[in-house]
Amino acid sequence: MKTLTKLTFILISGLTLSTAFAAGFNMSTAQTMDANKDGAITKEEYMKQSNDMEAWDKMDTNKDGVLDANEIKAGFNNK
Ligand SMILES: [Ca+2]
Ligand SMILES: [Ca+2]
Repeated sequence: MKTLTKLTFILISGLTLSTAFAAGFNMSTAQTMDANKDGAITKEEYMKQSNDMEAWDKMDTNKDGVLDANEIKAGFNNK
């Protein structure tokens, strides 16, 4: 069950990411990336879903290696 959920999760995120990244991020992208659901996206979590480090650099505005709630709001809100 856990493995299946994880697999579905990866498949769905792969599908959404290919379009989401071209058109910009949205909150469901953010939720997908936040694998441990602590409300922040670490670089590790991000890199499991994307290798677009240009986008990462734009979103991690204070350069601490984590997207906090505010950075997520700012970076993922454009549809
Ligand atoms: Ca997280
Ligand atoms: Ca940050």
